Amino acid sequence: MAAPRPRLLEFSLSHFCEKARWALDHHRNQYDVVALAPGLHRLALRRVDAKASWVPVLVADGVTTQGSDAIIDWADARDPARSLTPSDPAAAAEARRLEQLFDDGFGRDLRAVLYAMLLEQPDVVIALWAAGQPWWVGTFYRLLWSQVSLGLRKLYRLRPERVAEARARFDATFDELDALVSDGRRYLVGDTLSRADLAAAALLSPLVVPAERPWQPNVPLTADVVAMQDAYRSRPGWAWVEGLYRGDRLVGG
Ligand SMILES: N[C@@H](CCC(=O)N[C@@H](CS)C(=O)NCC(=O)O)C(=O)O
Repeated sequence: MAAPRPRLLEFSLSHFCEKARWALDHHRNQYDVVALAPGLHRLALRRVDAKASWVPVLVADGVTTQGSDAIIDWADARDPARSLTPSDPAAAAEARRLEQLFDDGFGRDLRAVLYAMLLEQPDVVIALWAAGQPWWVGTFYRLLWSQVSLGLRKLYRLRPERVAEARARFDATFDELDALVSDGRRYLVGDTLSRADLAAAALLSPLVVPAERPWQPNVPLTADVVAMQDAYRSRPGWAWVEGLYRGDRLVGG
């Protein structure tokens, strides 16, 4: 009997999950996506023995791998010829350093900035979270919205002063990306696609919303998110993300 396909437990809208999907697609993995509803996902994670509460989680050959960085390691180990981690040790260290920088400044900090805006508009968040889920999920969020939004504010540390700090770190990270790509390079480290590229582009994708990103929002972006887009649209890093998605976002196995 054929071994079951790997399963990726994820949130469709999550940029960390997009980073993991991109890695799996780059390596031409065949896998099934299990789209979970934020908050309600913890039960499913417990069932696969995940240690932390977050997605993405990959379950393959009976082994659970949690986190986009660990999933890249998993995919690279199975298909070294298309590794997203450079073989040269110094380049590998630089790719991992940049990945960490973008995980923080674009992954964590951009998420804080966007949720601080979106939580003012529960209908938008509920529409995004409930898309593709059973019919009762939207009703569940609507009924429990005050607890749900409080939980999210705690989880992602959305107090105004924290969000202001996150915005400042996001800006500094964007400056670093601009500085790297201003010489017109296609890839951040060396001559091939690496985990640094995936981290920067996937984690900025909630702001840039590249047409080639497989998941697209099912509701229009809110006015404050569009205003934020307008503030960064002319930056070199923005064009670089769009170019990387156009040229390197393989989809499907
Ligand atoms: N370091 C992790 C971060 C993953 C992460 O923060 N995931 C968020 C969604 S974007 C999540 O699952 N949040 C829900 C929770 O933590 O319970 C990675 O690289 O995958």
